[in-house]
Amino acid sequence: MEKLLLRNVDKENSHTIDVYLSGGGYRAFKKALKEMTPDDVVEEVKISGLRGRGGAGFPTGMKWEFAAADVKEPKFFVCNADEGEPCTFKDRVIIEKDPHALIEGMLIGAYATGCRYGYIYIRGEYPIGRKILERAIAEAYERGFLGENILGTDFSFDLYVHSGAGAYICGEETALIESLEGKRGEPRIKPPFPVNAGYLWKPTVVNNVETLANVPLIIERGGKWYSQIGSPDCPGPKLFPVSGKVKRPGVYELPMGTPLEEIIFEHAGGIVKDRKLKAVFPGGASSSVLTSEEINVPMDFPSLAKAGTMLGSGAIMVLDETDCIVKATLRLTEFFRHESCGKCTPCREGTDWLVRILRRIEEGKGSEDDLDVILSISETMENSFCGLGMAAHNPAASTVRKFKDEYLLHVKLGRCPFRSV
Ligand code: L3W
Ligand code: SF4
Repeated sequence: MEKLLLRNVDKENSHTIDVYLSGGGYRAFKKALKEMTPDDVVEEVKISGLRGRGGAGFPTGMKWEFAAADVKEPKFFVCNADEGEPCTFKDRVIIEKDPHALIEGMLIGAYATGCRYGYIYIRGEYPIGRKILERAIAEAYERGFLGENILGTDFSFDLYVHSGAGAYICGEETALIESLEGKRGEPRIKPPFPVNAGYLWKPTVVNNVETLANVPLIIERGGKWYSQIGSPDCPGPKLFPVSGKVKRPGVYELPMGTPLEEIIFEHAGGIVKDRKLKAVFPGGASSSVLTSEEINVPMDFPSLAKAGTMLGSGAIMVLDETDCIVKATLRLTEFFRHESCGKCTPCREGTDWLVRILRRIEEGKGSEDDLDVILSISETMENSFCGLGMAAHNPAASTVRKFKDEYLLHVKLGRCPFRSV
């Protein structure tokens, strides 16, 4: 497949505006600004079928339509660059290697929705990305793509970078907005959705980095062209970060809907030392596990939901036959316990109890009853306040269901069967 999202990343100095312009950069923004009305841009994005790449897959054109229809001012356009999910490192490639694609996507989105100010909220652990973005923004101002009366029109847009401080929950859009306002990053109740009441309770579009990097392509080549790539219900190119026990870990750009098996065994080279594949978390740390018999599944939002898991960020985490499923689940759940913001009881207490129980099973001190307790806690966590708690139990609940024998072996042996001593 022709490289679309990663078309620029292998060029020398791909992060600079000169290299971006020489490859046709900012042409889509100029087209939108000079030849299209804001409504035309929204319509083109709706035709494309683009769905958010941050985890939930909400239709981008619809989100922009809601924001455009809101008359409160000023409106804000926020890029969610708080890429904190374990094993998710796809947005980083765009931020560091093609920052102008992101800025161009924001400019087109801001024009379409009538936003006057923009923020890129980048995770604190990406200091290099922050510097690259700041430099790219300065270049865009110098060339007249940002600021007042851009390219001689009445469209004005100022863009700033805001760095997070290490909290995963700030990737949840309303916690991100709280943090941007200078408050502790805790989620707000939805609705109202940010498109109507976001930053400073004004209309605010929040889009993920990868989502925005798709936008110049859609405007330049057309929504219809884009809608024919990948899965019909969920089109476009997709970045898949693949990690764990594969021969060639990395970020792969493939059409949405590429089978998981093909990504692991063809693109990522198969399992290290040609061992057997044991399990895959197909959509980041909060997705439910798939067994080796379940990997012939298209990697898109509806197909993975049908398979009882989720696409999430598209991060594929591969475990082989030498990995302990209990230990892997414990590690993932420890992450969520650490990152739970503590606002609501099911998540704050649930993640803590899951860690305690998983740890005792992993240490060989668990009982068979613990498995039912894990499932019962998981059920309660479904009632958490935000997506973090609603999904944090997925690794535990799904591995208990699908790898029950391995859990029971820990109980029976009184130790982890994968430890050499
Ligand atoms: C207007 C409506 N807007 C929904 C918007 C909503 C949001 C998007 C998705 O994320 C996953 C989970 C986490 N009118 C709307 C509407 N929206 N209905 O659509 O909304 P929702 O509520 O389905 O999901 P969510 O809670 O935003 C859940 C993952 O996303 N997640 C994402 C992190 C992303 C980053 C990143 O991009 N760097 O960190 C965090 O919770 O895992 O899978 O925009 O406003 N009727
Ligand atoms: Fe905070 Fe977890 Fe509750 Fe979300 S689910 S509000 S992260 S405690």
